[in-house]
Amino acid sequence: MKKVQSTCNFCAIDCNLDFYVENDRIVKVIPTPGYPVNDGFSCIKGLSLNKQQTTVKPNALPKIRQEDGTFKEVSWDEGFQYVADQLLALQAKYGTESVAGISTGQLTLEEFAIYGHVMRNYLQTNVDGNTRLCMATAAVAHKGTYGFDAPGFTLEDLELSDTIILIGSNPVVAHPIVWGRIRNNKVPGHKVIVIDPRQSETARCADYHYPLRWRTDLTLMYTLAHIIIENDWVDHSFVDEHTEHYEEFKTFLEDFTLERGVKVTGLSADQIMELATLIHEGKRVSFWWTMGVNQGYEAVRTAQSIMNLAFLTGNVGKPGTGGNSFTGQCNAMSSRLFSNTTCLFGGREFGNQADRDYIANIIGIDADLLAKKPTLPYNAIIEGINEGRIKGLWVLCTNPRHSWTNNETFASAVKKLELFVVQDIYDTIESAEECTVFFPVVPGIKKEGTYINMERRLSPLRQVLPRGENEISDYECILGVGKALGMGEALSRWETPRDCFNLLRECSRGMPCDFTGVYWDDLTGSHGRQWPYPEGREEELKADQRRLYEDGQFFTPSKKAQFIFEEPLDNPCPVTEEFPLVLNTGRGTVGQWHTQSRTKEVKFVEDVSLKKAYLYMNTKMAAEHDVHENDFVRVYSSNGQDAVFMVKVTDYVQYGELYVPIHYIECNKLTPSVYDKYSREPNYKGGTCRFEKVKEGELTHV
Ligand SMILES: Nc1nc2c(c(=O)[nH]1)N[C@H]1C(S)=C(S)[C@@H](COP(=O)(O)OP(=O)(O)OC[C@H]3O[C@@H](n4cnc5c(=O)[nH]c(N)nc54)[C@H](O)[C@@H]3O)O[C@H]1N2
Ligand SMILES: Nc1nc2c(c(=O)[nH]1)N[C@H]1C(S)=C(S)[C@@H](COP(=O)(O)OP(=O)(O)OC[C@H]3O[C@@H](n4cnc5c(=O)[nH]c(N)nc54)[C@H](O)[C@@H]3O)O[C@H]1N2
Ligand code: SF4
Ligand SMILES: [Mo]
Repeated sequence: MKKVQSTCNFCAIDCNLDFYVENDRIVKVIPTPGYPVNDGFSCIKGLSLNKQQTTVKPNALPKIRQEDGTFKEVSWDEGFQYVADQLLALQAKYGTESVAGISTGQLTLEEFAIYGHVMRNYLQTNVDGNTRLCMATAAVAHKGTYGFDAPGFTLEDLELSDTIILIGSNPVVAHPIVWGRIRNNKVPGHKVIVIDPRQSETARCADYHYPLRWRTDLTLMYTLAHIIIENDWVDHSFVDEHTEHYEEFKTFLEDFTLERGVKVTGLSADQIMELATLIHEGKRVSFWWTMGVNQGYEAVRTAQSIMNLAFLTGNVGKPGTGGNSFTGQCNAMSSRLFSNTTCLFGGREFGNQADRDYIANIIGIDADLLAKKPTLPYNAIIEGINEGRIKGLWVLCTNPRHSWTNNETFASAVKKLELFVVQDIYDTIESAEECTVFFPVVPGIKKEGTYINMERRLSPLRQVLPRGENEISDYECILGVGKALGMGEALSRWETPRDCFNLLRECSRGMPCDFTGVYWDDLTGSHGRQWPYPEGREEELKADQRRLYEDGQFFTPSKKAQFIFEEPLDNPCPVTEEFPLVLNTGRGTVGQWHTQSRTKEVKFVEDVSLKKAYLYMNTKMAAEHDVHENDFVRVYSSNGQDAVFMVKVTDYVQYGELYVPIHYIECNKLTPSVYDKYSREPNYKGGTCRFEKVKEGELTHV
């Protein structure tokens, strides 16, 4: 029996698993003992990765839509040439930026890079990732506050903190290993605190739960900062030595009185004072936020307001501390720094000539051929298609027909495309319904590359199963199109993922994410490696768990962290008489993954999951509307759309809220086209709606 250690490619924990293979079948999956992230544990998604053995169908080939609407299978070379010719023809006819790409946080590091090279450098056009729907807020917040998108924590901090504050984060469902590590916390008297309007699964297990009103986190954080300053609970030596703009922040906070905090958040004065006191009394306080923060209309400032609290109280760079963000997808961190979308490879600047020359020299092209500016954001790409400026789209490893906000705008967009390529491991996804070309690629279990997890750890994806005839990976597919485009020499250093990894190592040199000391072969079977890990400092940096900012030095020009703050905005989606309810959305259960194409890999979850969209409604509200468990309601959203859901009645959601799991396409039919102004991340958790009970006779219309 052969054992291959590889990385789980669902969530951003990046657990390692040992796959035992016999006769080209996986016979057992065991979470890798001793791996610093998951040490012998994992969730059911990781344990079910053996189900990736069958995806589209054995030996699938590309499909091209014919004039009569049917598909024709072609060879890979024909498929590459067709897409390359169409991309060039569209550019010639409608202009350079008339083609675009939508990528993901779930490919490998090397696949992001080569896609960014082909689309952004060679074709000089736009590619954005579904990381825009997820981590853009955290990335922008980090860049402003720290000077670089460099989350500082290591997962061990969860075990070393005495006060763990989870904000808009539900790790019991979304990051089970995070929750496992919190449960492993041995600090006597440690406290787990949840800030979430909903009594989430995590809130139910916590010591304290603060059910604030939706989208009032920014005012809550400023009120807490006000109380901390008023009581002189500030760590002055940290603030004086390592931060900038404290005095302005202090003046700004004068208006954020406890009274205002109570009025806005709906929490009581006692609750807010209790929370402030817990933060003050903690010796190692850590703040952790996820999508309840990132997916809002003032999300970047909210994320920064959390980091501000960590700075004020000196909870940065020490074990068990930090203002930290949990990342969502397995490789969002690679997408953020190495996809050539919002920055040049390695977090470098498009506008900096020295950076351009450096990167061009490594990848062997003229600096003029590198992308010249950050990509258009996701929403601008979809708007560009709807408005007829963009005619060709290549979507890989994401399912926007389902996951994009106000998703009917995606449905209308793709009807206008002349070329719509979908590259996925399943041809049954909603996004593939209208595509003109489908590229079937192999899943993670049959390819190799590198992932970077939420604590900056590079981790190896190693091929577990052999490939069948015709089976190719995303990397090879993108390389094939690149060659068919005529890139020639511009691809000569990119032949394999390993070649690409070596290029990216060099691209990272001297940057905060420097991983020049990490080698492909050394990663195999290893404990992974957190960046930075520059060549020459291996001995000094050999520890398995490392955090940033221990020396109080940040990546800003002054080396100081920035207090960044702004007056809260008026809610662009306020509840009204017509739409009196908040539409909250998020993860459903541990085994369900996003748009559910991969939930079927988790067989026992697929078997028991509801096949129809459902929502959670507060018991009192349900009673007032004569709605009972398993009744159906039609929900009307302020975006003009409506959809039918089965009702689950519960006290875990607030009166005035409907909670809709994201795993059904109906969910994003109802979410608004509203974005944070800095990160352009959708306000997914802040829609508004009303509902009416669907009478039995009307159910045929569901
Ligand atoms: N099983 C499973 N696990 C996953 C995923 C999956 O699809 N399935 N997806 C992965 C990905 S890509 C991501 S990004 C993560 C997401 O992980 P999480 O962000 O933890 O999950 P969500 O359910 O999106 O949202 C978290 C919470 O935000 C709360 N919330 C809503 N509005 C507000 C608000 O105004 N303020 C506050 N404080 N909270 C609010 C919601 O009630 C919800 O409980 O999960 C990852 N893990
Ligand atoms: N209302 C609401 N909407 C949300 C959210 C929310 O909280 N609320 N969360 C948002 C967030 S955080 C995220 S991350 C997005 C996720 O949204 P999506 O990225 O659209 O969701 P997935 O189902 O993960 O889509 C990944 C696709 O890649 C395919 N795939 C898997 N492995 C491979 C591979 O190796 N190669 C290729 N080419 N394809 C592969 C899968 O079959 C699947 O179709 O949803 C966002 N949408
Ligand atoms: S989904 Fe996340 S927690 Fe579950 S096994 Fe995979 S990496 Fe680990
Ligand atoms: Mo995400």
